[in-house]
Amino acid sequence: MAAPTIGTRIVRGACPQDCPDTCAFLYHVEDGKLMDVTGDPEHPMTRGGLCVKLNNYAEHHYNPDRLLHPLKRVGPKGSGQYQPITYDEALAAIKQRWTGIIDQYGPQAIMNHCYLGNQGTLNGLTSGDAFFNRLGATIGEKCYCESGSSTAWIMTVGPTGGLDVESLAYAKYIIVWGMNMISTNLHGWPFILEAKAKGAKVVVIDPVRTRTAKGADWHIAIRPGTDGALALGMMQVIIAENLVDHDYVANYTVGYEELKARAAEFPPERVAEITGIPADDIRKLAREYATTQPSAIRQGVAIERSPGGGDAVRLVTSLPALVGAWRHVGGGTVEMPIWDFPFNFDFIQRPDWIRPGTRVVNELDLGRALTGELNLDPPLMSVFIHNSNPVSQQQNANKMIEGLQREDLFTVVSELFMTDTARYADIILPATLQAEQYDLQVTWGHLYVMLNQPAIAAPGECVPNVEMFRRLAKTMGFDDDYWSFSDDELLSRMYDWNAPAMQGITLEKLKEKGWMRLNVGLPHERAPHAKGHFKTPSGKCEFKASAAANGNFVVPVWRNGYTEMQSGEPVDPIPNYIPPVEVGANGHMARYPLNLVSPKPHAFLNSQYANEPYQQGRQGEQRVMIHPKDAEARGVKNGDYVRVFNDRGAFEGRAELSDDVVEGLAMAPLGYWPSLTRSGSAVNVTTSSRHCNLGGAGTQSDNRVEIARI
Ligand SMILES: Nc1nc2c(c(=O)[nH]1)N[C@H]1C(S)=C(S)[C@@H](COP(=O)(O)OP(=O)(O)OC[C@H]3O[C@@H](n4cnc5c(=O)[nH]c(N)nc54)[C@H](O)[C@@H]3O)O[C@H]1N2
Ligand SMILES: Nc1nc2c(c(=O)[nH]1)N[C@H]1C(S)=C(S)[C@@H](COP(=O)(O)OP(=O)(O)OC[C@H]3O[C@@H](n4cnc5c(=O)[nH]c(N)nc54)[C@H](O)[C@@H]3O)O[C@H]1N2
Ligand SMILES: [Mo]
Repeated sequence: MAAPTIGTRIVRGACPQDCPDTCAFLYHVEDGKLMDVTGDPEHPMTRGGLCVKLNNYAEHHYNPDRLLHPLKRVGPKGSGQYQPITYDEALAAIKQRWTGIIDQYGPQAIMNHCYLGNQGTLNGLTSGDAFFNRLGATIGEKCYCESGSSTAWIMTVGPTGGLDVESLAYAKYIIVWGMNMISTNLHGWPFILEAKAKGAKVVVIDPVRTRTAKGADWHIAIRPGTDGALALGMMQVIIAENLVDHDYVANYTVGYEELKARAAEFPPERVAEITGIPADDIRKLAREYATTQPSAIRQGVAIERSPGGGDAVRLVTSLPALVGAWRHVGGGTVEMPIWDFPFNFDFIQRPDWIRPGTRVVNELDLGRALTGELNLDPPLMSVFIHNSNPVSQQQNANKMIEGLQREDLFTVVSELFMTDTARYADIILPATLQAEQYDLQVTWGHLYVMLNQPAIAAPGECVPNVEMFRRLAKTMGFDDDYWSFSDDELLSRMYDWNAPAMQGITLEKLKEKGWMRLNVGLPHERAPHAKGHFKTPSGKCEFKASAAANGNFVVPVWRNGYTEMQSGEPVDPIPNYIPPVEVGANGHMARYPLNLVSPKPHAFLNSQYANEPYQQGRQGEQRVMIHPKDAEARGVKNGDYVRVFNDRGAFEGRAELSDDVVEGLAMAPLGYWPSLTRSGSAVNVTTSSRHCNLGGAGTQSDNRVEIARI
């Protein structure tokens, strides 16, 4: 970090990105200009360093391609031809179209599509909910990520933060399961290195030998979508070899006998066939995990990205109770600790404004909804997209594009840049970047409350999402107090500031300090479930889930506060292995022989920064990793351009021959802007619309493709 020069003002902020690290920022400002953004050296997780994505974040604010004024489409949808209009003109145009649509079809013909481009409480995931609930729009379920895992987690252990990532330093055996931490949770990795230095063993379960796998002691290459079988196989060994913590199980769990019966169906030899992991490795993993305490599991989101992903997360989440790992500091598991934060989501989302009988559409089904496949009545006639870039990020992207091309559809996009999604908008509204806005960040990888304070003025006519919705509300004639609350008034109600976890934490103190740790125990002493205290209906770890009686549900945060309609297909009270549909020898689409996984890019944050030269340089062109034998069979050499395709679509990339993937597996990182690639398309044109068995999540890892040399 450069020494501050005279005249440099430091403003405390927090990283806006959808990432478990939520770093503490220091904005360096001179004469109203943002000179640099650095990591706060005092923050226990940030430790003074930002990641490759954010370490030239100041310049990102001055990217000449930023959208600075509202735009109106003047060419065909997708062409990117626009002309500037004033904000008032944009608001008037939106009101006019929406009023017409509401008169003809009712407000449910309008839908919001929002994800986590920004992770604030004012400007993030839930920023449009109050407005669209007030409008009476179709509810968009936001199931891009963690909705399956969180449903599974809550079914099993309840809404608990679980293991603190910082406590990993005290573990003796660490399994990083379906997570590429060095790319995606970089600031959590030092705690693992600390444990490793003290002799802990680190295991990575991932189909790909990732950077993280290379930094571990043992990489277990699992076939995508078979994690549930592996967990059941581990349980079978743990139970058969009597490595169970019977005292813990008797006191703090329910459903052991039923789980035992289920696990008995999964001896290591059967699990080896399903997962591709040798039976002896499964035995060894189970024994070591059970007997090396404290043992910890860091769960990644990738476990959910398969048809059986929800039950897989329930099974993985059940493991620590079986072996009593929760007894110890550093033992247990973490999905995401967000549940320890006492958010006041009812205030943020205003579910009380939802009109009875309002329909719910999973955002991941937007393409199918727009093209008529879902037979919606009334049809969707308008979509409002902010904080998300579905043309790049959403599975079955060609279906999405087909829908967005509809001439009779009125699309509004709020964006920072002219993304591939923005190109389909009728009206574009310009948004602010983090140094220009005020917010309390949501964090999902550590236990600190983080405040972001504005450091510089917003350029042009850019406004934060919260202000955009205030203006839209006023334009639509909403006269509730809610729309005149200042940011501070809103923030003062975003949390239950009187909750025990928030004791001693105030907005005033946060303005001074930037961040404060929740009162939920310090990393070296925290063992939240040493004596049970699970947040399930029974207060125990539910191997047999009482919440299964609700059917397949989506956690209210992702469902926009709406809980009434939470029934769905029945859910087995005892989690099971649900096989992938496409992956595997006889899967659907068997004529496409390769399983493609499309994980997070190292140098982009989903699709953000994929338009920045520095990150493009670090990330390189779209690559497609395949095993040398699969390459040879197709006449593909290292560095050749290849076409990756299936029935759903095709994209191109450069072949990277490597035995970091096994035969039959291919890997292509996510995040490229289709318009910036040679084929005009990216990985999500190949992924399917299918959902994971819980929480409406996607199944991006269950994807069969063929690869050919160009
Ligand atoms: N650099 C960077 N960091 C990020 C992001 C980013 O885009 N770039 N995105 C952020 C977001 S939104 C999220 S949700 C997190 C997610 O971060 P992670 O939880 O790490 O998730 P993924 O990158 O989807 O996948 C992680 C690993 O899972 C493997 N995998 C794929 N399918 C399976 C499977 O079926 N089973 C198992 N065991 N492993 C599988 C992949 O090969 C990959 O190496 O990262 C955040 N951090
Ligand atoms: N194949 C495949 N697909 C995946 C995944 C995968 O692993 N594989 N991962 C999935 C996961 S985990 C996730 S979380 C999703 C992420 O999907 P998205 O949330 O859609 O991801 P981003 O690319 O971050 O897009 C966010 C957009 O919001 C814009 N934005 C940022 N801040 C603001 C703001 O303050 N206001 C407004 N109005 N706009 C803003 C950005 O410019 C960006 O274009 O992708 C999912 N898609
Ligand atoms: Mo995500």
